Amino acid sequence: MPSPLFSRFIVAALIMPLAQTVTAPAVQAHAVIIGSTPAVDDTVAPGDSDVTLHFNSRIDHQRSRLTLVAPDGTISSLAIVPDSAPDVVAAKMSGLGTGQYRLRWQVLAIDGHLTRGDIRFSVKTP
Ligand SMILES: [Cu+2]
Repeated sequence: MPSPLFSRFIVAALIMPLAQTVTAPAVQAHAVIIGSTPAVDDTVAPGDSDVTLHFNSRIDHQRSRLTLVAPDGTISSLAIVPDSAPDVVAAKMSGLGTGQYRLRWQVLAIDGHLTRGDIRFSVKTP
């Protein structure tokens, strides 16, 4: 039988996502994206392109993830530049062909909370 402390932890873990949703506007420490390159629905040229995500709070680069979903559904992991600014997640995309892409980010803020999101963009020959 789990200890009372353990049970309380489980309850807290179950309630937390709901509480986060409800109180989100009041909480400043979660990492909220405040700007990105590419921006949502941007168009970039084929080839190599930089990714820069700017957050409202410091994030843990080592525990953050950035993945790229290609037009054919192939998912690749992008290496996050380790020495960028504390509130920036940066990476490089290479060999982009034309089509619709999706950048999936997941970051760990210094308050210990994970946030994630999707940035859709397309690659077109100018
Ligand atoms: Cu938080």
